[in-house]
Amino acid sequence: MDSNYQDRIPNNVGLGANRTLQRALEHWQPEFLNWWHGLGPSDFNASSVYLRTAISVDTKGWATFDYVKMPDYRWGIFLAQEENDRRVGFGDHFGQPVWQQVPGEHRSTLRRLIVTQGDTEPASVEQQRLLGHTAPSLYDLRNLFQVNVEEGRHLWAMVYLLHAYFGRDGREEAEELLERHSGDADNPRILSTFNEPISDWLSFYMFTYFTDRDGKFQLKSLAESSFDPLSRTCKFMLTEEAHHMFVGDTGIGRVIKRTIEVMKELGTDDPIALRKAGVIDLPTIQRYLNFWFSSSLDLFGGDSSSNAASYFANGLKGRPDEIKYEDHIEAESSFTLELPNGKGGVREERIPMRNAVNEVVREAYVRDCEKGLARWNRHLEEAGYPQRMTLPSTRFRRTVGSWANAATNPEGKPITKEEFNSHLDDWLPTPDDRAYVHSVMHGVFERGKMANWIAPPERGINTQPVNFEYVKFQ
Ligand code: BYC
Repeated sequence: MDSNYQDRIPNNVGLGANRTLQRALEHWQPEFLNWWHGLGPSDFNASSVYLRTAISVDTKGWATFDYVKMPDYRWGIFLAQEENDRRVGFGDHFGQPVWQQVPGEHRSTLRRLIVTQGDTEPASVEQQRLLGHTAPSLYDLRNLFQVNVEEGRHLWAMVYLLHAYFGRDGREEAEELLERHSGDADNPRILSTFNEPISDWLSFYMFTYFTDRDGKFQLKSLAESSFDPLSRTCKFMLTEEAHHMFVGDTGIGRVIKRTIEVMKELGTDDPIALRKAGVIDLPTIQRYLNFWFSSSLDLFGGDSSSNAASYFANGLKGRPDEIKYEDHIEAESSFTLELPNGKGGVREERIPMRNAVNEVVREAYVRDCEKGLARWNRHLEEAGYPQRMTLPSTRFRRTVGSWANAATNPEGKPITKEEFNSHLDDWLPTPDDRAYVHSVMHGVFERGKMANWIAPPERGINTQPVNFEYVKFQ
């Protein structure tokens, strides 16, 4: 079915032919806009932003670029093309036709998965609400708003599924997605990372690199789902997600590049000298990285999870790129976990592979994260510096799973609680680090100009030059 960009809610799901659903969504839309005005980007809603808008799922021309005021953004509902005769790709129902409706026995589990996914989308917009004021350039300001409006569209994607397939419960859940708020003491967002403040741009780049990448892996796992509308929704969301990770990847790279420039100019890597010169020293960048990477690892859930095993057995949520695995049933196979032995060491335990799905996906995520580090480290290598950015161990500073609250160093070696506490300032951002990073955050809103602490990007957006007027203020 073709999408109709002129509809009030642009879509390729035949909304015009389903009056009940259309009315439900049209009822939810003003509530969404209320939320956007109250908790979305502050103060820039009258500005014209050079934004990408999804208009169809055609790979050759799925989006347009134009100046848009954010509240006028057309948050549409798009599902990837239906695959002919798609079959369940894993678990106990392997090879059976996929489901176009929600099976009664999986209704509450699927709803919970969709709500958990949906909850992260507005949460991230709330977390980034104030960043516009301190954007290091118009280019970055535009990228922030691009990420924000698309996370808004991803919320729409989940709300569509709730309204279309879960009746009254779904409508209630859709309302609650606008009622929980990031960091709210009484009614917080569901997952831990989405309640962490993102009040400076280094955190924003870390979040878009590490946390949006968790999004990529979770969406890929849901894209394998036997519930076909969920699978097709997530497939299309992944198209937009790539740019969000690009913003993080290039953002961290540009911060490191600028620091190296000043290290060369001053002939020193001394953090105090670099801070005096207004750039962010490498140890501080590493501490931010340690924080956001370890927080994002928790988003994959426990390393041994009966929830994950039943999602896999029932075909609700699989592994990213399931086709690459040899065994799609995994009924007999096992996985060896390394766990704390309670005596300061490590022990191994074999668990059924199905229970280890979270860990398998987390491992694939870690390998994907390493690619960015290799790129950033190339800047250091080319400049002739021996320092390297590193990923801490997956055991470090965990709050979910077997290593939760186990004291280890960043290499993953178990240590005492006292030793861990005595090194906190070396391993995680200190109040002083945060205060310094905040102190260099000032909005730079002149065309082509960059804040002192970040290098310019290599190229602009959609073949526009870097000094393009990406945001026009009113
Ligand atoms: N914080 O069996 P367990 C994105 C809960 S990011 C708090 O170990 P399970 C985005 C868990 O809910 C992607 N609670 O794990 C990025 C469970 O609760 P109940 C978001 C947590 O269930 C940037 C209990 O602990 N998508 O899209 O196998 C910007 C035991 O759980 C946490 C999804 O998450 C945590 N970190 O897996 C914008 C996909 N971790 O049942 C967007 C949907 C676990 O005991 N969600 N818990 O009450 C899921 O697939 C799964 O729910 C999880 C957990 C992967 C989150």
